[in-house]
Amino acid sequence: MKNGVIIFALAAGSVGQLIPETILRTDDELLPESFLDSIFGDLINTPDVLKLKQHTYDVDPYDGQKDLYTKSISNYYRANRLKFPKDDDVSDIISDVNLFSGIVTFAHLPYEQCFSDLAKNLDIAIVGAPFDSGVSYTPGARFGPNGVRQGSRRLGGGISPIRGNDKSSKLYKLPIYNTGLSIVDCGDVPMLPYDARIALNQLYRGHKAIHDHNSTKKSINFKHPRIITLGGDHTVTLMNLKSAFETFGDNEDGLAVIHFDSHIDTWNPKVLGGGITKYASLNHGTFLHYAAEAGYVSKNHSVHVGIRAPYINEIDEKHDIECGFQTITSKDVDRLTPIGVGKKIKEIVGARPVYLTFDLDTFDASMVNSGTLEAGGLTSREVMTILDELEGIKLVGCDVVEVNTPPNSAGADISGLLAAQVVDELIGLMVVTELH
Ligand SMILES: [Mn+2]
Repeated sequence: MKNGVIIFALAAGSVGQLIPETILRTDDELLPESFLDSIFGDLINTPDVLKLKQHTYDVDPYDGQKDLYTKSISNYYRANRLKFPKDDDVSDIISDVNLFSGIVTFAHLPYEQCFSDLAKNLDIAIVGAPFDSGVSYTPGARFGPNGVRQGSRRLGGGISPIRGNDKSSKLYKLPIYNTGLSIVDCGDVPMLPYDARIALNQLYRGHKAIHDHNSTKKSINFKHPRIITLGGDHTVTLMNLKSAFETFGDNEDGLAVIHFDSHIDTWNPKVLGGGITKYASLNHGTFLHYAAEAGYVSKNHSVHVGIRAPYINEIDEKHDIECGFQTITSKDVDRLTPIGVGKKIKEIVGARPVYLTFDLDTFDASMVNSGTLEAGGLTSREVMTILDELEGIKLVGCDVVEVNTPPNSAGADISGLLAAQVVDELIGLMVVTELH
């Protein structure tokens, strides 16, 4: 080693490019130290650092001077002063870089006023349906749209290593938010909490206003935007389905409906709701009965997934089949495997336009808050695998509902996070249809 000039490799490989690999020093310049050591002083002394320091003292002409190391730190900071931007520079504060700050939209997507400005072309529109006046058990889903958005704050960028079920999948490493499609958050449709009839009509008109937009040129297969609704109790799906059917449906055959739920939700209103009034008859357990009656459900090409809640009445199963549904129970997921379930769903829906509705109670009761929790449910990983296996279906609309995230509620964050992950999967399925 030559006197006066020494080249040191820094013992801080783990911090990568933050520091140069070598420091050229002369006796009156920097002394060797790891990056961590320079910041934290003696807080972290790894064996390598201690060795390096010892080496420094051994070779340095100032060997023995007690303030040598202290002097080296102040030299380091003098040579690496923190530089602030100019006072009128806002380049780093106008971009949305903090995952935990800012006005919350789904996955940091741009907000659009979708109900009035029809000139704007949209491909995928997120919209909230804050409503829980149709629930039979636990209320709270009126806060669901907000909860899902809160739970989505770490989504929006990056490349998921587990999107798609294998490397041949078009979903694999697909940056779903950055493919050139216009994906926006339209906020919520205001829904009157005092009268479900008014509220559901508001939701229908909100959907219709969004569907009236044209899609962008980037969209190959769809002339109008496809909507993902954040619920809201499951009653809202009837309006989502109505508008999707009117926009994308085949009048002869309805939409193939994929219904993730622990309950069938095709209950005859006389069984659930009691047939007391017409107003009471439409609720979160009967909306699929009405959807089937209205012709929105493609018979023999629609399917429940995750069913495990008991039938209320002995006619329920027969009535459910009459409404057009096949059933994959939660235990069928064990028997078929999640990939097998995905393949079976694809066989059932075929090439028809598909509406997918996801009740949060598909997940096991230990994981989420929802209107009517049930034991024996699916894990989030099983759900993600099943959904990814649906790659290529002609998905024209979807929703995630029964997301109970009321204020001061234990577990609300987890419900919002899992619901947001389902929405993320559904965006993937919508985006990938434009790549086929
Ligand atoms: Mn349901």
